[in-house]
Amino acid sequence: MAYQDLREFIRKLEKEDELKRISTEVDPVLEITEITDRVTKAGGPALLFERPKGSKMPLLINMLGSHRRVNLALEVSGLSEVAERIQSYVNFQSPQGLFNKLKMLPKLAEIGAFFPKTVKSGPCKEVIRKDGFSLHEFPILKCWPQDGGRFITWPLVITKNPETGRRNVGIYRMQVEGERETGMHWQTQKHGAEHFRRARSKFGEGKLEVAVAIGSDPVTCLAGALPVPPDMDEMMFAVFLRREPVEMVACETLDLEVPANAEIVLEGTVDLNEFRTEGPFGDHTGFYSLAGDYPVFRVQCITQRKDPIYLTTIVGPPPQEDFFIGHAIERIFLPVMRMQYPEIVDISMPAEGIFHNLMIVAIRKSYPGQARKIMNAIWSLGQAMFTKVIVVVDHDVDVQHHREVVWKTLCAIDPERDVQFVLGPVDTLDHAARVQDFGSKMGIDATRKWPTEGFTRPWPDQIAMDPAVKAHVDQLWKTLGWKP
Ligand SMILES: Cc1cc2nc3c(=O)[nH]c(=O)nc-3n(C[C@H](O)[C@H](O)[C@H](O)COP(=O)(O)O)c2cc1C
Ligand SMILES: [Mn+2]
Repeated sequence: MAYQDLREFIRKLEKEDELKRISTEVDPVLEITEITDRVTKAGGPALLFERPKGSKMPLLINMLGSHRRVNLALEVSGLSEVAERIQSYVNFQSPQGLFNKLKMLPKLAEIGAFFPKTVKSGPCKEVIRKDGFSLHEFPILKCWPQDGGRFITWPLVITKNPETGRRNVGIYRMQVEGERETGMHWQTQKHGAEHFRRARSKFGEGKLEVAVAIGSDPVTCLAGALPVPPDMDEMMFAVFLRREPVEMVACETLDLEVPANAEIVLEGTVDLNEFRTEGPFGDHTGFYSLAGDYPVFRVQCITQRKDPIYLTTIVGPPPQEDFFIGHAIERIFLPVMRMQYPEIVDISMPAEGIFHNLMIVAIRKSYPGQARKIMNAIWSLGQAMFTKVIVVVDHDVDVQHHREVVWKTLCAIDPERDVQFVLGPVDTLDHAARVQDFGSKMGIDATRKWPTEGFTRPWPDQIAMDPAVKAHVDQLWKTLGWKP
């Protein structure tokens, strides 16, 4: 059974010794960040701040800040289980023969069950307020000293494509300005920003409806970060991952639906012609992202539980909670990448590369130039387009061992020959790019070079001891009287 809501997951974390309650009053301005940063970096538990200063409600942070808690959230013992499940759908082909067709029936039923379910009401409707509310009631963090203000950091921002009517859910931070307004930091290549642009070109003026859910069952919360294609509902993926429908309920004032189990829902609009300075914000690059112009979200109604728990997270110098979220996404989407590019053996995005700065890819090379083909493929693959540096290595390099990658990559390259630069879209947060959102990317072909690629010198074997000698020395060792 999937977790029904955030609090059920909190109970599970507590049972598994993965949650610490903090009853001391702590300030959401900087202090909660400092505590969380230390705890995440030490591999510590999720934190439930019971008395955030200036607010009556508790605050949960670091919920998915370890591999183990991500596994608990997904109810697996390892991410390979999720990858295998996805793989089984990727391999799903029209089976031959009646018996095989029948065997597929349960799988088809499972596919049919991937849709979110609409319900009439839910816990997020326990308290409904169309006036007399303020965002200052919530323990919203100011994360780092130079931040432009307080930021809602884990909102599920829900919009509809004004042309297709399809839903999108994305996590885009929201800077609080006054009691009922926030910024809406959807970066230009993200689907929320696209909905905003489509609405602008269709209507010219007016407003785009936006619903924001804060705190839900952990998989639904995670789903907001999934890089699924445009017009594919993240909630369907949440259902797939939960193996149980997500219950959605209609908003009070908008033609949108939100997860019924949410702790807090903000209903409002974004004016199609209003922009305001947003930021700076201490970002997951470990640097402040610069202030920029973003749309303004106006809250018109808040629905919530009677005793809501405010879910948040921080980003900053890596590793932070988002590294564990990103790692889960990397593992979940690897089978999907391999469906299109079966030569990919494995990939790795080290924490220090903060996702879009470094991807290491191992391929089974079977024709000349294939490493460069894979680079170009990745630069055209959804949000992987942002990857600033791609290193392609042969299949026998273990990309999960970064020392091995550094060693073998540096041995394998003739830099002038093996480095390739391209121009294209880059991550909005890349402060080194020549202009925001556009810049260069680098691919390093660290595979063995072949004669058919113009390399005519012999390529040496990697050193490895003779197995018989190793076995003999293993025996000998016992007589040496010390541990190696
Ligand atoms: C904690 C957290 C905060 C994030 N903040 C932002 C943000 O402020 N702006 C943004 O564009 N993406 C942000 N992201 C990344 C997006 O959620 C992610 O790219 C997602 O795939 C976007 O959804 P979309 O593809 O439907 O646009 C954040 C992700 C996480 C996990
Ligand atoms: Mn999307």
